[in-house]
Amino acid sequence: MDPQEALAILERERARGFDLVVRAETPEAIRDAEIAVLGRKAPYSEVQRSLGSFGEEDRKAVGRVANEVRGALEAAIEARRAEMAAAEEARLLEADRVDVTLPGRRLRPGSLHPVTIVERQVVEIFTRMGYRVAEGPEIEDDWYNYASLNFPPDHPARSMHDTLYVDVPAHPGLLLRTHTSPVQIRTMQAQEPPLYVVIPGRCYRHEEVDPTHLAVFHQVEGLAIDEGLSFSDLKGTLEAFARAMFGPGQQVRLNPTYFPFVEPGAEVEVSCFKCGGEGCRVCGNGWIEILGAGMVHPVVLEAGGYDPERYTGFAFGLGTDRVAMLRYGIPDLRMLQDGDVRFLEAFAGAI
Ligand code: FA5
Repeated sequence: MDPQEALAILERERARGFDLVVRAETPEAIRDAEIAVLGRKAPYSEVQRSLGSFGEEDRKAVGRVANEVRGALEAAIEARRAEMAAAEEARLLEADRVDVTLPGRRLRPGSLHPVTIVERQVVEIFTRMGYRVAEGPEIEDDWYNYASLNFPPDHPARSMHDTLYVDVPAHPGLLLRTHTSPVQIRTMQAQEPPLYVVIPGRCYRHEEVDPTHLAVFHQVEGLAIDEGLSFSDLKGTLEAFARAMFGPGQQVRLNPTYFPFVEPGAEVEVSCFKCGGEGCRVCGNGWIEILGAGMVHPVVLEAGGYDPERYTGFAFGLGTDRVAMLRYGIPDLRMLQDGDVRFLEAFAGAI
């Protein structure tokens, strides 16, 4: 190739390049155009490769034109790319355009679950009396759930709770807590007396479910430990709670009962909201048991690291689902877990 030919090729390539760039409609087409006019196999590159065979004057002259052509083509390619990016941005903005004159879509307000509402109410009644809130794990071991609470190994009291075990080979004996009482021990271990705490949480038992029994249910544990606390403090506290929760109309009674971790122990029953105490399908005998309670057993105080010679205390564990049942007249506890939105919506604003 001689210098004249090289100059002619450069002019032709400049025109061809502009044409290709202008007609490119996509980023891929621009890249193809760039390769076609400036790539290794393009006529432009052949010109560059022949520069070495020209005399000095011609090499300078043709080289200058070649640089100019490359600069012009590169600028055109860049400009086309920028144009395309701006068009794409405009397209995206257009696609995102919001018509502010459209009528709004009404949001359906959610509501708290009745068990959550009642749990908060129970906790509030006790925090107003000066109690603090504590929590503990749902997966426990035998010691916290049973042994530390004075359930001897193989004692029949253990069969009062049908336990669900957790199969973790590295940690044998783990279980889903059957009550919130293990947190009594955890709280005593973590805090010095005097202690006034309520402990809300979920519990698990391998139960046959029926209108008053669930396999996954909720309790609020209460624990008060101080010098000189007696059974009448427990009774007064529970009566104050029942009045605040259910109003003065509902009757409350305490029956003696056995729990290994209290002495003496009692269960508290409230007259049935449905039959008023006559006996019906919901309650059986006219009363619904809502909680177990008693004076903390000295063995339990010791397990928690407290001196049973100096301190006494009372504890209770109330069934939050049962309290919700009574509070709202829910005929069957299973309705709390069916997830039927129409049922749950009835509690919107119930706070
Ligand atoms: C206990 O769980 C004792 N830890 C309570 C306790 C604490 C006693 C501190 C003394 C001192 P119980 O198994 O009775 O006791 O359960 C307590 C309450 O939990 C019951 O009164 C009931 O309201 C609720 N409850 C128990 N089992 C279920 C269940 N399967 N479904 C729904 N509620 C239940």
